[in-house]
Parts: sequence; C-alpha cells; structure tokens
Amino acid sequence: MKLVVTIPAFNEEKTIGKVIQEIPQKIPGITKIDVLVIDDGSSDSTSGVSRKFGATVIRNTSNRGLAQAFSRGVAGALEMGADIIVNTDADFQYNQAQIPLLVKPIVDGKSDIVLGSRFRGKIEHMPLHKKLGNQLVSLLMRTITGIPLTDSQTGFRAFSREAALRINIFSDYTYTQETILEAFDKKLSILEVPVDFRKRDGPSRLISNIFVYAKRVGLTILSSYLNYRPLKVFSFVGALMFLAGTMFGLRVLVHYISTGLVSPYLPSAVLSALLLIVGFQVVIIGLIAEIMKRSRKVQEEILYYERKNVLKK
Ligand SMILES: Nc1nc2c(ncn2[C@@H]2O[C@H](COP(=O)(O)OP(=O)(O)OP(=O)(O)O)[C@@H](O)[C@H]2O)c(=O)[nH]1
Ligand SMILES: [Mg+2]
Repeated sequence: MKLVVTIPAFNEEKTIGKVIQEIPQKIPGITKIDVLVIDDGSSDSTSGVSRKFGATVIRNTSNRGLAQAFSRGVAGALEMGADIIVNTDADFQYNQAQIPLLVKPIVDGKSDIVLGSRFRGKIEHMPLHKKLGNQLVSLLMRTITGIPLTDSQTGFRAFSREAALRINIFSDYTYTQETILEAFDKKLSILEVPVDFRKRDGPSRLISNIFVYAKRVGLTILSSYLNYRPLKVFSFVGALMFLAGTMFGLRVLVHYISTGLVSPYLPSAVLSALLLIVGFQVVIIGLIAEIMKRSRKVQEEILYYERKNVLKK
C-alpha cells in the first residue's frame, strides 16, 4: 500500500524541513511513502526547502486558502497513486512519528477516516480561547453527527483512497468540519486516535482574529449543514413562522367569534396572514432544495466514478 503525506503550507520555511524529516521511513502495512507539499503562494522559500528534503511540491502562484490547498493535495495524492492519504500541518505542531497510529485502522480495514485527536492525547500548549473554541465546535459536530468526536478541528488526519475519491470541499477557508460532514453524509466511517500537540513557534497562518475565525467556521458549518439537510432546516424555520402566524390568527378568530369584529385586531390579522404565507413558502423552498440535493447526489456519484476512472491505479 502506498501512503502520500500531504502538507498544506503557507510561509513555513522555518519548520517544513523538520516536519518532512520527522515522517517515518517505514510504517507497518505500507510499502511506499511519498510527501506532497502544497505551497499556497508563500513569499518565503517553503517550496525550495520542501524540495531539498525530497518532497514533491505543488505551488499556487497566489494564496487560495487552506481548504483549496487541502483539496488540491488530496487530488494530487490520488494522482500519485495513494492508497492512504495523511494530511498534516507544516508548523511542526503534530508529531509525525505518530503517523502509524493514524494509518493502522485504515490498513486494518476498520475505518475510512482517522482523526488525530489532540484532546485525547497530550497538549503541550494551546491558548485558552482556542481550547474553548475547539471544544465548542466539537460539541456542535457531535450533536450534528452523533459521532463521539473530541477534536473536529484537527489538521492531523488519514483518509482511505475510497474516502478521498468521495469527498468534495466547497469552502475556501477551512476544510476541517466540511470533510467530517461530507463523510457523515456519505456514511464513511470516522474514528479518532489520540495524538500529541506541540507549541507553535511563531504566529498562526490561519487565525489572525479569533472572532473572524469563529464567524467563518460557523458559516462553513451552517452552509454545509444546509447542503446536507435542507428540508430539516427550512421546515424548522417554516414551522416556527407557521406557529407564530397561527397564534396571531387565533387571537383574531377568538375576538371575531365573540364580537363579530376583526377591525381592532387588524394588524394581528395582517401579520398572521403574512407569517402563514411566508412560513408555507419557506417549507416549499425546503422541498425544492431537497429535490436539488437528490440531483447533487447523482452528480457526485458521476464525479466519483469519473475520478476513479481517470485516476485508475
Ligand atoms: N495552503 C495553505 N496553507 C495554510 C494557509 N493558512 C495556513 N495554512 C497551513 O495550515 C496549517 C495550519 O495553520 P496554522 O497557522 O498552524 O493554524 P492552526 O494550527 O489552526 O493554529 P495554531 O494553533 O496557531 O497553529 C499550517 O501548515 C499552515 O501552513 C493558507 O492560506 N494556505
Ligand atoms: Mg498550527
């Protein structure tokens, strides 16, 4: 089995060499190991250093964002004939000696995706706001998927070839939650193993402002969820409007039955009619989105077979 380790990197010349060097040369069940660095328009010598340490490099001429780089890395690894893909960060925070832990469940045929959980392993240093943010997002992902996830934001993960062929990323910022939601929707199995996490040397390339980051992560989860469960979301919103409309309507009806008049409650009557009509339309939009989801599923199935065919091993 061939393993390709993908490393999205943005201005990481100081650490990328150490990361590549730390990748084990031998892993049980693996016959060949290649490293693929996706240099996302770095202004430093990330590409040069990576090549010096023996990695294959894909270089974007401008910065296109981590999610796009991850996607490009997965496609590149498939083109290189990977049976298993391990994605890791270029900042030397994960310990590459633990790659065999991620790979094993896939080699053994026990899982399609393995996530390295920092919260099950040892964390040398993580600022409190990141710790809380990570745990909050994991709680949200646990609630949505029902999978006992403790670290849905980890950048240290392994994918089987089958999972890599099926997953599509739409976000251009972060891939971490979207891959999990995609896998969940496609009924791929996900497993967590404990991994260690070192202190970052230098500033984060991804998170300049925690509030902006939280907003972008929130929007990514919402838009992914909307994609997978459109009827659930729209019928929930529609039902709330319908309920409010019915309550206002009842108020008008009760008054009309007892006095024969509507006029004192005219604003309530108008509001009730509006809420009932819009609520109904929101449910209809949900139904249309659900129909569109079906056709998206067919398109994704075609994409899967097309990829499989083009990237035949
Ligand atoms: N390709 C690409 N990679 C990026 C970009 N931003 C960050 N990265 C890489 O993604 C990985 C994770 O980024 P970090 O800056 O370490 O973010 P983080 O680990 O969430 O945050 P820290 O806890 O501060 O390290 C690193 O390998 C970065 O080089 C980007 O715009 N494009
Ligand atoms: Mg990091």
